[in-house]
Amino acid sequence: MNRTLAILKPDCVKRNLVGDVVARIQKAGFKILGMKMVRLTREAAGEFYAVHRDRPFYADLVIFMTSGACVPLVLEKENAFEEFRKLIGATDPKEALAGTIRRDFAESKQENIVHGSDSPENAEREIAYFFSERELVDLR
Ligand code: IDP
Ligand code: MG
Repeated sequence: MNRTLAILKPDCVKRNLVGDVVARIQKAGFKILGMKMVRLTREAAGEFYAVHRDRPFYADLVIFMTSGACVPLVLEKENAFEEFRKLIGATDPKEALAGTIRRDFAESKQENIVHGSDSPENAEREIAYFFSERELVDLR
């Protein structure tokens, strides 16, 4: 078993899709170890996506991620990060496979509903960004 971080982005929250997306995540067999609602500051969003600092979409991404509430989730499953990336689909919903969360709900490459960590190392770093270990449920 391992863990990954998901974030339901401000478009997901504003469009009242939190329940639908959480249901898809649970039906896909992920266990939820942590869940909260936060409004990111510019500093926090900028730091979270610091790897993209030099990309042309970075400034708009920070504006988008701070435009409303986000719902970070800690998820557990075998091969958690790969399985979650499969469930959400490609960054651009037009390129995401049928049946993926981004294909079914997202409206653009920027407003693509959900974040998923891209490696076990980044998953642990990103989990620690939003949650302390004592906030996480121990299901064992
Ligand atoms: P990922 O979320 O699929 O891992 P990344 O390349 O890590 O995609 O990009 C982080 C986020 O930045 C994306 O989820 C999306 O919201 C935004 N983004 C990425 N590429 C573009 C783009 O070309 N135009 C607008 N927004 C983008
Ligand atoms: Mg990424």
